[in-house]
Amino acid sequence: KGFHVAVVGATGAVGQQMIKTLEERNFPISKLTLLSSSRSAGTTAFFKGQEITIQEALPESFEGVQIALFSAGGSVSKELAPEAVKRGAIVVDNTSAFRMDENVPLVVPEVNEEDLKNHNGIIANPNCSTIQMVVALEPFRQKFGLGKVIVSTYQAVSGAGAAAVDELKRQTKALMNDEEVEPKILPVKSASKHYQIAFNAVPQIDTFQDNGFTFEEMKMINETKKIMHMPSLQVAATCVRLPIAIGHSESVYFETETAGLTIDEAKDLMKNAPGVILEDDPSQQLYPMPANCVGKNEVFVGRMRKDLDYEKGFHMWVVSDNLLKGAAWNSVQIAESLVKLELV
Ligand code: 11C
Repeated sequence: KGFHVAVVGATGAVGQQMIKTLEERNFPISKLTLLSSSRSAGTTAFFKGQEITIQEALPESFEGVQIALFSAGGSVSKELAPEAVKRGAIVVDNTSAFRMDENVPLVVPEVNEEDLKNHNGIIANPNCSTIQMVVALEPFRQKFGLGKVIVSTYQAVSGAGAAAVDELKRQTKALMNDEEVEPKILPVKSASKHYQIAFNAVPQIDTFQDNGFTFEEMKMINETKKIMHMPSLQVAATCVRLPIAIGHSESVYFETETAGLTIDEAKDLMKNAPGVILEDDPSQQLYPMPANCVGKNEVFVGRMRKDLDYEKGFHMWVVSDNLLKGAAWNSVQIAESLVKLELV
C-alpha cells in the first residue's frame, strides 16, 4: 500500500532534496508524479532506480494525487495548490504563499504536529530559518515558558536558490583570479542593486518592509508566534547572508518566563529534545558548524551559555541544513505525520 505523491518544483534545489528524502525515508508511495515549470519539463529524475520524466505542472496534473509537496515559488503555489486540493490532494506547501493564512496550519512536527488535525487541504511548511530555531526553543517553552527571543542569522546562499549558489562559486573563483565580477542575483534577484557575496556579509535577505525589517526577518518573527501559539511573544531578528553554500546558523538569545533553569538542565533539555543533536563541549572545541550539518536532518545546538547579567537569559548557537530540516525534510516529515495521524 502506498500513496500517489506529487512533487511540484522537482528540478529545484529543494525539490531534488524532496525526491531524495522520500526515497531515503522509504515513504509509502504507489506512484510519484514529478512536476515543474514548462521550461524544465521533459527532463528526468531518478527515484529508487527508476527514471521519471518531469511534466509541466497544470491543474489536471493533480488528478488522483493524494499528497502534493510544493516548492516551486509562491505564485505557482497560489495558482496550483487550490487546484490540487479541489482534486482531493493534501498540499504541503514550502512557500510563503499561505503561511500566515489563519485557515492554514503552519507546522513543525516537533512543535505543533497536532495543528495538522485542523487542516483544510493546505498545510504550510515554515521558512528554513524559523524551523531550526523553533525546534531548539520548544523544549524551553514547554518547561519554563518563553518571554523573549532575539536572533541573528548567518544564512547560506542556497536559501536563495541554486542560481545563487552558482553565483557564489563563480564570484569566488573570479575574485581569486583578480577578475571583475558583476553580481546579478544576491541579495534579492528583483532588487535594483546587487552586491558581492564572496568574501562578504550582506545584512539583507529578501526585500525591506516599511518597518525597516526585511521580509526574512518578519517571517522569523510572525511564523514563530504562529507555530508556538504565542501571538504576544517578543521576537526580534536580524538576518544576514554569508558566503556558505548550505547550512544556516543562528545566534539565539532567549529568556524563559519562569526562573530556576540551570545551564546543566538547559543542556540536558537539548540533549533529549526531539530532532536536536547537542554538540557542546568547549574543552574539546565541539560546537556545530554548517560544513558538518550538510545532508543531515537534525538541528544542531551548541555554545550554550547562561546570560551573565539576567537570571532568565540564555544564549545558544543553532545550525541546520536549510534544504533538509529547513525545507525538504520538514515537508516529508509533515507527510509522515499525516499518515501517522490517519489524516490522509
Ligand atoms: C533564505 N530563508 O535563506 C530563505 C529561503 O520563505 O521559504 C526560504 C524562503 C521561504 O533565503
